[in-house]
Amino acid sequence: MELKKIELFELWVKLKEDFETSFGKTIERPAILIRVEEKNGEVGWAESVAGEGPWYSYETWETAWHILNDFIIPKISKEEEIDVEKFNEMVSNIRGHNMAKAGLEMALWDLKAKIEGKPLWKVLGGVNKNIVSGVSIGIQNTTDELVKKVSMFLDKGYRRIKIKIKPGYDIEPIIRLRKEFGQDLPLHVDANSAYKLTDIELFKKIDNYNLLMIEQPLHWKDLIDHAELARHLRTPICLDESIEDVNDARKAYQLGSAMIINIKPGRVGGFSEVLKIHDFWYKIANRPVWIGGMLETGIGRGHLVSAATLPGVKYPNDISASEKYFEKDIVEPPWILNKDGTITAPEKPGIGVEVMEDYIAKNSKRTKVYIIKP
Ligand code: OSB
Ligand code: MG
Repeated sequence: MELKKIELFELWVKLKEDFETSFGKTIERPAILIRVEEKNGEVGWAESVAGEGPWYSYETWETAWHILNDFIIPKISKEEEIDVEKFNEMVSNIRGHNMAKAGLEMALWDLKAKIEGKPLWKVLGGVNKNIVSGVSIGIQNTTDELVKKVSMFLDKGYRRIKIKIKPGYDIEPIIRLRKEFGQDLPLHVDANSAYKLTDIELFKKIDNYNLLMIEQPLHWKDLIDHAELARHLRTPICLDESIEDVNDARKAYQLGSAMIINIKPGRVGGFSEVLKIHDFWYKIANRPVWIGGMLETGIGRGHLVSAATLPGVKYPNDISASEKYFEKDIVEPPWILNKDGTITAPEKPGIGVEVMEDYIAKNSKRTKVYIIKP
């Protein structure tokens, strides 16, 4: 495809309620939105998931803007023709900054699908049109509040509950949820790297509560300690932060660090790497994946939904309906949950929803237009 224009928007979105993890609370989050337009006027959109601080990863919205503005866009602008499958190679001289790269890469995938007149999920090789949704529930002030939230989400139809844990808020909420909802509640915990291998006795206790998985318990760079922990537990370990590319997945497999990977397109630099990780972990290692979230707006959510249709996605995803996160989303229609706890991947081209362009243009804190070819 031949690009005519790239635009960046910095939009801050308020969450319905704050989302607390072991690394802090998020109330309002920045979304760097990327709009690409090709020579015939077709448009693609995506979102960079870099956060308000360097907690989940070292990237922030400011570093994503900087890397896009000063390195990625100048590089891409020099290309006559862009083949989205070669995008990663084109920016491979930029070390890291996967969230910045993923923003533009995914906008190009949306554009490619629109040019082909196909839904993005089909272009990616997706097979399951109805994707299964879970919720990720932040750390609550009391376990009573947690129980209320879980009941509310189960009533809506969500098929799995994930709770965030941190030292001092871990075994107690697990015991409480098992007591209230029984052994059959599909439950898992996410520590966002808050523990050390020396906490192994705690994990041996957690091991008795029939969790689907324990997500990213230890340091985000440490595959060896995760492998050691895995040897002492029956509960599968799922890696999130530790897997930034397919090579990390290979290492995790060889070391035995995890049974499951939570794939987030933003964390791994976009869809080309999503597909590589998916194909390695599912087709070669024969292990399951699922799609994680970063509290995306309806734009990023569309990309997540597309990824979740891939055949190796065997657990419910952290892809909830728009109304879980926002009073009002920035796409039409918003993402809704079906009664059976699924979200339906649209048949329209690209991510399959309309982007509220006027709202974004009016409400962005900062915008920038890059004319590639006048
Ligand atoms: O670790 O999965 C995580 C949100 C922000 C940063 C990290 C994580 C999360 C979530 C939210 O768990 C998932 C969602 O978007 O619903
Ligand atoms: Mg996680």
